[in-house]
Amino acid sequence: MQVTMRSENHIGYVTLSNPPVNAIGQVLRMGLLEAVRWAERGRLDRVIVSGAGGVFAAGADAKEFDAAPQEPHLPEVLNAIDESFVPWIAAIEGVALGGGAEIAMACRMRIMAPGARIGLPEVTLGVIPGAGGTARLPRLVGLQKAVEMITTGKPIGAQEACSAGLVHTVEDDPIEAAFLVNSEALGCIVPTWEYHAPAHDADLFRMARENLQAKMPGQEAPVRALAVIEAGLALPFHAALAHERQVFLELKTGSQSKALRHLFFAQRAAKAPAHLKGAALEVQHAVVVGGGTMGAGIAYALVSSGVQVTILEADADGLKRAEDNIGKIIAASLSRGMIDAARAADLRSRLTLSTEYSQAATAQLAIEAAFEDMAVKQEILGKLDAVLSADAVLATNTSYLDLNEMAAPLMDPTRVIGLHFFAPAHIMKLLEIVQGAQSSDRAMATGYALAKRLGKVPVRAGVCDGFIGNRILARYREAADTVFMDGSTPWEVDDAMVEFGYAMGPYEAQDLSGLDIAYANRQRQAATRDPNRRYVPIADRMIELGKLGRKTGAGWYRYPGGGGKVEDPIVADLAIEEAHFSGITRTDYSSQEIRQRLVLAMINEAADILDAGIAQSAGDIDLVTVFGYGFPRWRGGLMHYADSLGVEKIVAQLEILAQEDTVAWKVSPFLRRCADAGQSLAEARPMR
Ligand code: T1G
Repeated sequence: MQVTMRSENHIGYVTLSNPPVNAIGQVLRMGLLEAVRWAERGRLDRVIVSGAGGVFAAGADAKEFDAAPQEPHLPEVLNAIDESFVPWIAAIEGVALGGGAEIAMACRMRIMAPGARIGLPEVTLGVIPGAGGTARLPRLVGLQKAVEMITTGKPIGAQEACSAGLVHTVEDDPIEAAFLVNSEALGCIVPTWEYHAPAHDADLFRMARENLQAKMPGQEAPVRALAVIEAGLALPFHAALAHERQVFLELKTGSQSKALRHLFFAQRAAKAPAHLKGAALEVQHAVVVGGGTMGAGIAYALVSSGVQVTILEADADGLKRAEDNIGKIIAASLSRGMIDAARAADLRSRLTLSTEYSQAATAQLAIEAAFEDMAVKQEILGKLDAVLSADAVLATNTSYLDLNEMAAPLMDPTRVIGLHFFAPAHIMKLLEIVQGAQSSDRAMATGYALAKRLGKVPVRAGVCDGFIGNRILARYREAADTVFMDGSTPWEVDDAMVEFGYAMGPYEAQDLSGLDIAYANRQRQAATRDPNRRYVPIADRMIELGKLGRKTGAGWYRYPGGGGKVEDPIVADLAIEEAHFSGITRTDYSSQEIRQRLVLAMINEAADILDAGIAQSAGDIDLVTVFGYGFPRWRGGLMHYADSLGVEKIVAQLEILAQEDTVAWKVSPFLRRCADAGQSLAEARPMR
């Protein structure tokens, strides 16, 4: 039974019970509607509705979204609650999200536990509230708050919900408190639908539209939600609900919602494979070697999750640098109000800085985060291997290097994995867990358990140069440099990718991370580079000119006075010069052509990665591209987007490009096989 009902002294207790999060599917809706009838038949004094398992309800069951909606529909069920002569009180613990919050808003009264959260995150799934949220919330909290909550999808805490007027009171035991509510007082509260809609505010809506355009370009649901809230103000309540429902149903079948739901479930599926269950080492003490930007970020993420951390550095200068980097992160977190002084002190108390490797003897995990050089990393891993206890796990934060080569000289290479964090390591959600040829289940399981503890999205990657993400990035950049040299400019390329949905294009992004990192990689790869593959020398020229990016005041763009980016004609001329020397006739690429080439280049490379077993599934590649490289979330990730284009069409387009360059645009055999078999990338499995 997903809805249980019992009554005591004329009070009805209705419990939502569909573990793990009481998702509201057809069965639960039917149970709720039956509960309304049951309460009315019993002429109960009130109904107290709560959720089992410490959760009120996480919203409509998103697994039902691909199917045609089944009766009873949630709006009707909630109208029955709202219009019933038996008042309902929502006793909220855990989360009340989406349809869960809409159930609560249809109740006469809402009581929240102190740690509970309430919100309408529908836009994060590419839809809008579909059961009265866009009409009831403005009636309860006013226009400003409702617009903010619905267009951002961000839930709020109990105190904020109470001061906003969304809930009546915050109580440790909401069910008990609901029981104690004075019947007369309860009788005086009018049903939510009878509340007056707030007055229209043209300026508020204009500013909200501008804000969405600036902050969420390309995302449909927030803009539609805003329009539905606005339209609803001028309509009678039930007409507003009908309009809301129509837009909800339209968006539910749209590509953006499909993409966002795909990511939602892919993220939840990104867990330790079943065979690793129970093998993880519990990490109480971790060592991070290298207190640079990455090392400090990793250390901060670890202490924030309760781990004791020792940062090891080579010397006093290194210790000072580590201290400064950690200090910067803590100061930034304090200034943003993410932590308070007590928490900052607690985090610092878990951190030790030292040059003594003997300190690693009590650690369950050691992460090497030093300079991207094989010899440096092998030396560090060797030192750690010598002092760590036998069952401790040894990890490297390398972004590109061969894990097997790195582990080979060690006494126990089976305990080595890659834990590839993304900068800033305490913020970016993605964690590539790199499995070496000898990595043990215990080491891999420890990596996954750590990812869960740090709130990261774990993706297993095999060993190749750049693993999943950086290998795709290298191809993306190569395609960008080729388009730049053959007829475009960095800013045209960036604009084209921002139009596609990236927050920034490849050139502005590289100016942030520094052109020298990619240069060091090209130098490292020079000896093994395919001599038949075209090499675009522009980025090397930039290094020669000292244009390393923002950190040198100029890269692909200039940053006068450390301010915003300015297009640099000198950079554009570099391509004209290089093209001239190489006898290339430059072409005027449209934004569409630029986008197509860069995205096809990534898809083709990703298909090879999947075929080689470096990535386990297309869904994993979607997680990497979205959570690590800024691929537009509402496109569902690289491979989901590729499937929306169609593999056959992609192969046909790649074959045209291959006429220009048979090496760079060699069509991935994996793509051909999928096209021949009429299979999507999501369905297809590598032939290994
Ligand atoms: N539908 C179906 N399954 C869901 C679900 C949902 N709404 N929410 C969670 N799950 C599953 C999830 O896939 C996982 O399954 C398990 O529950 C635990 O989730 C009409 C249209 C609630 C904060 O957007 O934000 O209501 O992997 O691993 O970290 O207006 O889940 O174990 O098989 O995430 O503790 C709006 C989505 C829906 C909230 C819990 N609601 N969920 O986080 O656990 S649209 C949402 C969450 C809507 C109405 C509209 C989180 C959580 P499995 P988990 P968690």
